[in-house]
Amino acid sequence: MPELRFQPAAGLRGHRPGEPGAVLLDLEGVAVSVAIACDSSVRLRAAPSALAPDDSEAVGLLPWRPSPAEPFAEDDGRILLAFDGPEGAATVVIEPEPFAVQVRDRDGQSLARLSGLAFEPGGAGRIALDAHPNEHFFGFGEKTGRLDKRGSELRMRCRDANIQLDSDPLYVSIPFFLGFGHKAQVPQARGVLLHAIAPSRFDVARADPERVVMETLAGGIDVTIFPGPSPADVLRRFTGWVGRTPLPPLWALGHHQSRWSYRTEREVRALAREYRRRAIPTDAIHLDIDYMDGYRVFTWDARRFPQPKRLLRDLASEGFRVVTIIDPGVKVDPGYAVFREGRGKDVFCRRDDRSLYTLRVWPKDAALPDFNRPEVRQWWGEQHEPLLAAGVAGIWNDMNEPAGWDKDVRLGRLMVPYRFQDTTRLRQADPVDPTRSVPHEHVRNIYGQQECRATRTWLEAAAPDRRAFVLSRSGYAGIQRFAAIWTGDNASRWSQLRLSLPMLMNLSLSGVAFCGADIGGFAWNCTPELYARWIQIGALYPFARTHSMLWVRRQEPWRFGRRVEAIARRALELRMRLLPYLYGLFRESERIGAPVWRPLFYEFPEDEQSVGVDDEVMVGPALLAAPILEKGARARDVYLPPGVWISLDDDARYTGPRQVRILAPLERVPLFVRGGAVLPTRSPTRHVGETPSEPLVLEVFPGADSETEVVEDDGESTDYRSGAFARTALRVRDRAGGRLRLELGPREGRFAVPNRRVRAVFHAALPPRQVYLDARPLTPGSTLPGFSWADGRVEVFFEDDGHARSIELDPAP
Ligand code: MIG
Repeated sequence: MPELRFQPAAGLRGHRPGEPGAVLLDLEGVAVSVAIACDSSVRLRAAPSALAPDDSEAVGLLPWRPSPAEPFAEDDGRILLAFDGPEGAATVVIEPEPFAVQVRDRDGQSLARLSGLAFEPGGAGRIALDAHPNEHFFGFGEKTGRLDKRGSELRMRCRDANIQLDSDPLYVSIPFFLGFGHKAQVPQARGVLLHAIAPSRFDVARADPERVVMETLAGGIDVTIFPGPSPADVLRRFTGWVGRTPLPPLWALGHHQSRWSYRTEREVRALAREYRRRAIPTDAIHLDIDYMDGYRVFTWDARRFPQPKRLLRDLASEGFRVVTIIDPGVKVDPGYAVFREGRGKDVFCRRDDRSLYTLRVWPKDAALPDFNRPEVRQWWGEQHEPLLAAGVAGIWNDMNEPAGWDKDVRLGRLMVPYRFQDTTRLRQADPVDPTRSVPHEHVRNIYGQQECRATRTWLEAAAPDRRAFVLSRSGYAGIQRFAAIWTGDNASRWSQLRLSLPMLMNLSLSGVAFCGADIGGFAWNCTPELYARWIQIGALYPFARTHSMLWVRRQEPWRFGRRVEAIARRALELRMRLLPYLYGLFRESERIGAPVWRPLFYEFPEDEQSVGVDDEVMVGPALLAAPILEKGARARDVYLPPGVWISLDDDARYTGPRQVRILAPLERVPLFVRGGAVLPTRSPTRHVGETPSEPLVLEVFPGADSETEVVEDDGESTDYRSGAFARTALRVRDRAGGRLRLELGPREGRFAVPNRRVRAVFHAALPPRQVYLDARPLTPGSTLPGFSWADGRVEVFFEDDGHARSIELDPAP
């Protein structure tokens, strides 16, 4: 953004009630509305002269839920707005001169103070938020750098910029952050969304350590404060408005294999065969741009993919789903039906002189659909019909920032971009009133999101009984409603492996639960050791896909030798085993907006030492991963937060908080389970469609009490939304009368689970004096029911018929 000259808004002149839950303020030439939502989030909108209509639903957010708060004035000239409801309470105090807005919680504690509202004649706006000296800042979508963004300047303007360690901005723009810190030892979290679909900029307590300054290029100021007190509370409220990650189909939680490109049907078949022959779990194959006929979207190259339907059917019978890439740029080619029809229906963006806007991309000149118009979204969706009919299981939306360039030079087969696209004259429909046009730059940050919205909405309408899978490179706040995100073009470098941790944790804290980085790195050649270390943690990314670029060394696990192949198999088998646990995390994400990948402080907000840790991650509440991120390293220091921790592969027990040195030969990735946790697991299979020999194994790690649940359904259809979903509550009572007890609640919900043999594994256990099932002593042996003890583990086998069960170990470990 250019340097701007802001005029501070003048003092308060008058006020009146606005929409429900809102007060309208007059600041002499600046209109302001302040509103409290029924979840106690507080939103301030401001613009010179008059407020534009709220665009949030038009750009794909959920409806704002107003509270019934009514404004009233106090004697000293301040205006108050207060609401206290079951989902939260907030009081807003509006100070007249200088104008400032203070948000307080139920106890009168200050949650936020907004001040410094200013506008610039060109339409840019600015506002500042107080920053507590101990406050750290997370989120901001897809960002490089450290986990804590205090002291940085960050920009939001979606663009195609491969990931350098300091590139900013990148493909995704989520102008949301989570402030978190301890005030007198008490943890306090709050969230802030600067809802701006135009480019924006954040000074994160950099120029002034006590202020976060937010600027947006156009569209006025629209900022919302989401109260805590915990990070989880903030995420629940934020995603309650911008939307949550719909439960993915189970196969999408398996491993995906991609490459630019698997160029022919033969190559794809050979790839699938190798995966199965080598028994390396994988569920999806991605087809990059070369499956198309001359990069024409929604077509197949007739020579290289002569019979896509048959290919996809054969792959499906081997348990592979196929995801095809789709770029938004439609080749300018009158002989190409999609372009012809699109032009006939006037779906493409134009310049300010009404001429067709084109940019250079893979198909040479391409036109961009204007996804801000509902009928264009519908039209775009319909173009997917042939792909769906061929059996394509998911859509990968690339280049949707939108990316392209002005000119290119040819190097053999490849076009090398040469000058970046000039968008100054590009126009798009106003999402609120699509009959009007606005500069593309004013709505740029939702281009990719609107495309994904079109794609997903249509896929869901066309196959309403099936869960959709859409993967996107670009996105805005709420992208998770429509698509998973991968972090674009990284590189096969140790530094980028390391970077993926804070990057994915911050993306997760920005609402995007289903996210991942290209495993092994996209650009450059990956080495065997780097691939081994990358797949070890990549197998635990919420979205786990190996992908690599044209020209570089092949990046299938077996390309790195037998040892690394075995490491990859083991890592992906672990993901398979953890699927029931992961699935439960995704369900939680859909329900309450909790991320799957969480920084340590999210789970341990009381623990000040957890705040800065960005080379470890919590996968859900129970699993801590401390991957090896350095070349040659065969050990690392691991910080363990307060509580009991049990090492996943040798059951060694630690008590945090402490720092431990963990040995990690190439085969080993340090993983720890929180004491008290039950991990629901299953035996690994080569893909999710294969029936596991053991569909449910409950891995119990003693050390505390806990409550969790196992969720089960068909993993594929949308029937779970109408109740075809089974839930079993699990409780651990660590020291119930000297015993360790695991309780299974009665299975609830309408999904039929056949009776089965379940195994409960108690880790780090003592040789038991007695084991009880439903208070009756069990005899040792693997008959049903029975138990065994070996190597510090007690295994209990029992019949699970959906009734409540309790298992007790005496003595407790
Ligand atoms: O200009 O489709 O980030 O994953 O393989 C490059 C080819 C276009 C960029 C994506 C990458 C993909 C590649 N694409």
